[in-house]
Amino acid sequence: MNKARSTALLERARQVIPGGVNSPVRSFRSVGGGPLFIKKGEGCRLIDEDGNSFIDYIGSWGPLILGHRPKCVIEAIEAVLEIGTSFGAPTEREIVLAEAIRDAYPTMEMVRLVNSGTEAAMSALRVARGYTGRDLAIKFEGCYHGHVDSLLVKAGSGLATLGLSDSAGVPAAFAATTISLPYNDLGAVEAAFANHRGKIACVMIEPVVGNMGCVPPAPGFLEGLRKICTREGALLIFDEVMCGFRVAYGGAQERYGVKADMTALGKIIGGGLPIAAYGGRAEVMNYIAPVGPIYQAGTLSGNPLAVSAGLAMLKYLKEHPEVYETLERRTAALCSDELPGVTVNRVGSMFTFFFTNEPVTDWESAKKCDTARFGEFFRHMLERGVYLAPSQFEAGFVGLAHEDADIEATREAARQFFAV
Ligand code: KE4
Repeated sequence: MNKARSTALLERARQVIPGGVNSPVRSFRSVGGGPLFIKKGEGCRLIDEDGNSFIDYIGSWGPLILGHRPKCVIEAIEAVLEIGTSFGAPTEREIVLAEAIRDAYPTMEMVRLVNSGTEAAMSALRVARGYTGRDLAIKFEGCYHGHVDSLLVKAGSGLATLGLSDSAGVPAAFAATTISLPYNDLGAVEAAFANHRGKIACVMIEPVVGNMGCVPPAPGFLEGLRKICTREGALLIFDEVMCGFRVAYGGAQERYGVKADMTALGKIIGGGLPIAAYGGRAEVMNYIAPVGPIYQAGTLSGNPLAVSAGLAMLKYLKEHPEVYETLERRTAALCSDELPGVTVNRVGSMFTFFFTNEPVTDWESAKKCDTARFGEFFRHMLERGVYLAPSQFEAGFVGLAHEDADIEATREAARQFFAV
């Protein structure tokens, strides 16, 4: 595969951008070779600067459930250009988007729009602390909630990919406010509350994990967290930035029937533009300025471009519920082959091929994967025109633009890797 232009662009990028990328997981560091510089996306495909075409299973790390440049989103963005890009003042369409989110997530009685998943998770954490008057937070090893100082503790995604258990630059005092526990381990959660009774503000969780690779909640796990948080007066925060509107129109809360006190959303609600949201019970959300004492703000929060793209995306998904059945069927087909030395986890249209023979149910089991072998697999697939997440500890995503033929071509490429 010719990568001359990407290679040259990487060298130039490294002179002015750390590692040549604006987000570490894009670096290909853990899979070998350098990142591809993308010229355009179309449908389920990415075309790089050297003209190579790939079936894209990243979809901008989750947002592009309809594929690249879906007509409804592009038309919505074009229409906004007639009226402006940002006002720094309220607009009607922000109300419409907040109402659409509340429609999908009834537990989100009130919603605040922000600009990234990090902001959404960070703000929800602050609200939980302000509302409960408690400082400690429980998270789970391998889960990632954006680069929030106090949540960069045994986090997933880029930290797991790069083998960093925590980030430099986070004061020990901040990290000490976070209790990081094994995913799917209710006993550990009970013990943490017993040891810190009355001091834990919230339990923050990816109800379907994407950031250590795709890991589903064990039966009863989410229900157990709900019971414990209710008993202990702590807020249950579902970080659905990745799985929201992905595993069901109402996300994990719809799929598993467990109600969160607060929810963080991102990715799909922006249709590929920078927008995110957090929300929860009105009683909790009314602690936020300007109504209450908890401060959170944002220059571009609710800007018309991103809001319109998001509205178009949610409108399409609401009006076409069959999308979820299609995605379920196609992803099940993609994940249906028995591949030697591989454990496949899938929830809806999120999936990960873990290079291990063991079940992957938490970070301890995920980190046993043969990451070198995953790197070989990644490079093999790339050579055959299939662009997977460049990390063993990330999820892949099937979108509506992936046709059956794309799925079959991907399965054939994967079978060839194991045939040799
Ligand atoms: P952003 O700040 O990147 O918009 O969202 C942070 C975030 C929060 N919560 C969850 C569950 C997330 O998955 C994310 C972001 N996910 C990563 C992919 N693993 C974004 C990709 C990247 O870091 O470049």
